[in-house]
Amino acid sequence: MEKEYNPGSFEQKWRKKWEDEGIFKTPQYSEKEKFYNLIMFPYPSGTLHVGHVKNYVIGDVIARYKRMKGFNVLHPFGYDSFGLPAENAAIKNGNIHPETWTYKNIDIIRNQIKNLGISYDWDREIMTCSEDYYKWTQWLFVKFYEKGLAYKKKAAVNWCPSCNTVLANEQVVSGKCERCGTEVEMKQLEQWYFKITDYAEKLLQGIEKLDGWPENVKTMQKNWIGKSYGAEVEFKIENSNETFKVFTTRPDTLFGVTFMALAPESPLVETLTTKEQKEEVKNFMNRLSQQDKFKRIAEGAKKDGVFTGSYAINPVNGEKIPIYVANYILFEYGTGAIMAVPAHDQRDFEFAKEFDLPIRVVILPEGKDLNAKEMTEAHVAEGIMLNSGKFNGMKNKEALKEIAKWLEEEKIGKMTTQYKLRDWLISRQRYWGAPIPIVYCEKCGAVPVPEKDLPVKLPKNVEFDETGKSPLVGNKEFVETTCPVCGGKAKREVDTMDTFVDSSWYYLRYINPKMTDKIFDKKDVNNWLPVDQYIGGVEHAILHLLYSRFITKVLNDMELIDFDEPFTKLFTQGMIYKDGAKMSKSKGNVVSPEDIIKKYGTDALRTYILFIGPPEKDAEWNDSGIDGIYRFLNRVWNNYVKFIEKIRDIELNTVEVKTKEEKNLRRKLHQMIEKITRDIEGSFQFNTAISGMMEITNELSHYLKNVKEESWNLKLLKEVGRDFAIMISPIAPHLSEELWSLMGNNETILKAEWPKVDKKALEVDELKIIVQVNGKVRNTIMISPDEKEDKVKEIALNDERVKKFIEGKNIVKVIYVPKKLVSIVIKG
Ligand code: ANZ
Ligand code: ZN
Repeated sequence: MEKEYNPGSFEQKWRKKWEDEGIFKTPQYSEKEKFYNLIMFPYPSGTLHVGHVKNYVIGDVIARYKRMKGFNVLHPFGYDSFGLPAENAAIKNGNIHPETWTYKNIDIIRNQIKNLGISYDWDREIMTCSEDYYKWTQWLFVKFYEKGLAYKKKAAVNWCPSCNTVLANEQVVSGKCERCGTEVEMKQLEQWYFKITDYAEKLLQGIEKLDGWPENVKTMQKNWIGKSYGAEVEFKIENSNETFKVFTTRPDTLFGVTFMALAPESPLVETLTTKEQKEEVKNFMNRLSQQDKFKRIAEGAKKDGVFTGSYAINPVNGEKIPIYVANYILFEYGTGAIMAVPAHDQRDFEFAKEFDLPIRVVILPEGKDLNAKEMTEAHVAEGIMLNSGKFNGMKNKEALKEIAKWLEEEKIGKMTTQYKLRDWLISRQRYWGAPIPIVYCEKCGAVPVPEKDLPVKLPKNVEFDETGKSPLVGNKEFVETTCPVCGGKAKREVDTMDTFVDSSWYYLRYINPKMTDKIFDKKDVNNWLPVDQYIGGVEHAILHLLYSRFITKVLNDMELIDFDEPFTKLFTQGMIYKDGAKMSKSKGNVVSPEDIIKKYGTDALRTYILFIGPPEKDAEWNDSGIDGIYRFLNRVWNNYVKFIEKIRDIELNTVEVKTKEEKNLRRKLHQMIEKITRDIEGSFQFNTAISGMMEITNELSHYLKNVKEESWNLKLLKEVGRDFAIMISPIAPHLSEELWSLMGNNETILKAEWPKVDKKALEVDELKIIVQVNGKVRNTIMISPDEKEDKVKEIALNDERVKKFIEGKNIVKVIYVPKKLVSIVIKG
């Protein structure tokens, strides 16, 4: 054994051995219980930095740990490899094809990952941009189309003028493109959608079952789905037979309506605008086009709007109410029109103040009065009904029910449920994605490409420009085709699918990554899924997880799978910062794994990434931190150097401990087995698990130093040597393999079993008890753990040092806190 810890001399060797022996290949079926351990796969946009790596290291610890706990662990890897950056790089560099760029990056990442010693089953590697993968993404689209879950409609979409593409609402962050930060514009386009709204309720209900998910993620999903219960109320238009509906969660405020408001995008704006108001409405629309869509609806945003010239009739009292267009009304929510109650809704209040509209109080806070003229904000809380005809005097909550009932009886309205969730816009006017498998025939209209003709291959030969049209438009060979139904002339759809479609089903493909005749095998998939542990960034808390859950539910309804939630447990890790900022090339604060590995080895890198803090929190990379970890691994090595030769041939049956040193060492080992197991399995607290390993190391160093070599209990050292190596192996797998083989084992440590706690080892012969006199610690005494209270007090009072403080004094009280402390109170 080398005297010094020199990871460079053995890490590579072990990785090669694991690979050569196919150690991490997962049998499809096994007598062992399955454990599907999944990390969110990366987008191959370049080299990985240590921040990216955290996800994979955490996943690897769990995979290695679970194998030692006797599970058949599936731990696969792949690449979310379609997407914009590849195309943008192609446009920028002119001569590099997105495919070339992508595969080059994949090679780099694969190599990086391999150097980290992550235990993936590489036979199951997938890439969403490969034909044998996107064939099935297209197949899914066709299935969705057949079920009426994929449809096309013209709609105002979010358009990023810099990326030249449509963005889903979710990809717009406070009015800006999530990727490039450019202000997003509105554009009218024919687009493909997935009907996720059909699943709003199922997606909401399903959250209740997700006990293994963080609460914050569940809340974000709930808010995104945004369920509200309220009334749809029909309003007649004055001097017209037309009516329109509004959605309100507060029918109890119907008597307080003083104006109506339409979303600017609503087709009603055109029908209701009178001749006299045309000019003003046009001016407003021009003003509006300067306003950011997301800012204008945000809380507190400046209210703007215009009168249409038309009036509605309030069904409860026949009053004439002016109809406005207002910038804070969303077209996509409810009915795109509202009844405004400035006295009780803050946004309506602000609008009324801005346009000098009446404010009518219909709910009074109990025991108080409200003067509309003096109000500075809306009264949104509960209270007693006022100015509301026969409902006066009721509590507003009751009135809400009564008015709802009355509306239904009069056929003016009905209670309904609304969701904020919108359909999923999946068309992208870009090249590097899965082509949408639809052809447009002059006779038959839109026709899905039959399964036998899939995949619709992405042609290699395309021109990239920045016109914003799909680059596929220019490729005649691709566009011009024949209709699968009638054989006549047809044109292909030129849009490609949002990459979120690719990543919403990849966890299913890992089960049968090479299957050519089916997307997956039902029996195999039902055997492996749901995923037992999913690990990834919290930035995917809404979209990716929601889409994956949606796809799973649809496949379940199609009876292609038996489960209806894809991920049983979810862990979201925090990011690693450097110099107070996210790592990025442009900031020049990137720490590359290769540099660290060269200097300290892979195990030190892995251990430090895990030691840096609680894994769910963001943490700051610190160069002296990795130094400290390297020193710890050195101490581990140096301990083994001292005894490894001696224990090689020792048989381990029962370990007997006699001396105090032996007992302490064995107790520490078993205490830490208990703690480390709990930290890894129960709470993902790898940082404290590593602290536990440091404690064992310290105790072991102490033993080796303070007990003469000829008196070493070799069975005990063998036990410690074995259990410690096993416990550190998920974290520092190379070091543990090396130690394991130096201890004389022929088989890999990966096949070893996780140690069990020996409760007997935890017992203590003696307890340390603190003795206080008037609150000050004066000494400690040793007692046997089951000593009676009286006896403990007696020992404390007779202790030589304690005596000095109490002699000649009046002892008022002696209190014993079991196993901890004796407190003596004196006077005089
Ligand atoms: C009258 C009213 C009186 C309202 C009141 C609230 C308080 P949630 O809970 O988010 O579903 N609303 C309806 N559709 C809208 C749209 N497309 N754009 C903007 N606002 C809209 O909110 C429902 C409430 O938001 C509805 O109830 C409506 O205002 C408004 F004292 O109606 B309410
Ligand atoms: Zn046809």
